Amino acid sequence: MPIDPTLPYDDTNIFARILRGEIPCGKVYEDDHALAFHDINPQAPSHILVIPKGAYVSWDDFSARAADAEIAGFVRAVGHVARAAGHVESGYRLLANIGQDGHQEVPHLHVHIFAGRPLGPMLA
Ligand code: IU
Repeated sequence: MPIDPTLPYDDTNIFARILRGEIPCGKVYEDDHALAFHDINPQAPSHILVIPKGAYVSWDDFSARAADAEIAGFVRAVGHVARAAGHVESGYRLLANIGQDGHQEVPHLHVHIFAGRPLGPMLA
């Protein structure tokens, strides 16, 4: 079920638990601002999630509240992960689902990186 974006941050969500090390993940990259790991239900040959370390529900929350250094660090981490995974030459897709109509299921901001096959046109 998509999240209710009006609710405050819930620190029992699965990605908060991954960040605290309570649940394992297939870690790809970590730095001061971000953690990247393989999606548990991949929708492409390479499907990586990048999440900020701060407690942000969505892109909306993050872009409104995060410090400039956190935003810069997170954006750099997304680019670094895609480059390190070797996706730049063939290309890749970034996606962030936000709230109910965006069908966001986990209430901690995450950017999907899809790659490894032609991804086709964007779905509306
Ligand atoms: P969404 O953007 O909130 O719809 O995507 C959530 C993603 O989190 C989805 O692709 C799940 O497969 C993924 N995921 C995961 O990688 N590990 C988990 O334990 C859970 C969801 I729950």
